[in-house]
Order: sequence, then C-alpha cells, then structure tokens
Amino acid sequence: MDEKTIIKSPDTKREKRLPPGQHETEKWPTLQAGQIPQVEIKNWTFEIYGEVEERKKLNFKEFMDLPRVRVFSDIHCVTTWSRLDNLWEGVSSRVIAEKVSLKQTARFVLVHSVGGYSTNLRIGDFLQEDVLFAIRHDDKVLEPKHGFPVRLVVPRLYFWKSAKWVRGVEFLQKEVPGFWESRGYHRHGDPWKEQRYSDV
Ligand SMILES: Nc1nc2c(c(=O)[nH]1)N[C@H]1C(S)=C(S)[C@@H](COP(=O)(O)O)O[C@H]1N2
Ligand SMILES: [Mo]
Repeated sequence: MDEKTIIKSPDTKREKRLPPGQHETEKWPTLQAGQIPQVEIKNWTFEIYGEVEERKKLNFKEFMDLPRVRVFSDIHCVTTWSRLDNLWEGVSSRVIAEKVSLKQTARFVLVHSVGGYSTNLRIGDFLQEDVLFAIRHDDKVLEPKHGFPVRLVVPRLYFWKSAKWVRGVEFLQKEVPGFWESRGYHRHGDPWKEQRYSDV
C-alpha cells in the first residue's frame, strides 16, 4: 500500500486534543465486559447483513485480501483516560458497505462481536472516512486483548463504540441499542459533548 496515505482523524488536528473531563495516559489500558475470547482464525468469519442488496460472509483470508487504509487517531475512553497518537491499519467501513451495496433503508448499524458484545452507530457516523476495521496498531498485529483478529475503530466517538473481536455488521432501519447502550451509556457517545451516559 501507499506509505504516504494516512487519514488523519479530524480531532487530532484540534489545538486542544483532550475532550472535557479526560486525562492523558501513555499506556494502553485493556477493558472489556467478561473474558478475552480466543478467536480461532480457521473458524472466524465476518458477516455483513441486514438492509443490504446481497449479504456476504467473508473468511479470514478474504477479509485480509480487502484493500486497506491507515488512520491516525486519538482514543477517548468514557472512564476518562485518553491515549493520543494511534496509527491503525485495516479495512475502511466504506469498503465493507460497498461489498453488499446498502439499501436506502439502512440508517443504523449494529456491530457484533465474538462473545456477545455489540454497539450501535448511526449510518453517517459508521461511514466517516476515519472509521475502519483495524487489524494492526502502531505497525504491529493487534494483540488478542485489544481485539485480534479485527476490531472496529470509530475515532470520533467514545472508545466503547470501537468493538473488539468483530464478527459481523448488521445494517438496520431503526436504532437498536448495543451492549453498553442498553445499560445506561449514551446512544451516540460524542466525547466533545460529554455524551457519556444516557439522559433517558
Ligand atoms: N467485544 C468487545 N469490544 C469492546 C468492549 C467489550 O467489552 N467487548 N469494551 C469496549 C470498551 S468499554 C473499551 S474502553 C474498549 C477498550 O479497548 P482496549 O482494551 O483495546 O483498550 O473496547 C471496547 N470494545
Ligand atoms: Mo470503555
């Protein structure tokens, strides 16, 4: 791939890069609900379904053969730590959407992980240029604890939206809250507006 094409997430260009109520950490903490799943490559698939013209199921090799992008972004966890300057490599959300050609009725996304985790996104947020299904971080293959083989990265929203161990993407007409969103977290999760917890 072209070494020069790195998409810089717009929030990394802000003069003040820490959203309100966040502090910076050099380390990369690990967080998940429950156990770290051991994903077996030979059994792993990536399914794209719902409001699509033709649903698709990719195996590991097919996924790895997709064109890649690189994205430079900051991480903002709702528990108040932020980790700046992350370089991701993986498959753009737009490439995934093109694979199935979305119906007009596709307005929301539910991303599904191995182990039952999920998170919801508006279609517009999902299809931003800096959203990708990452397989590498800072030039190394993702560690199992950080989502190997594939994790979503949504740089402009709180990090709970960046589902680890992704196994599928479901396009929906109506918004369906994901794992944390149905347990009191905000449906949208914009760190610059401090959309941490739901107000309903
Ligand atoms: N599958 C899965 N993905 C997940 C989670 C989870 O529990 N399961 N937790 C989320 C939360 S709350 C955070 S802060 C980040 C943490 O990612 P990290 O462990 O790579 O820092 O993963 C997100 N993605
Ligand atoms: Mo989190």
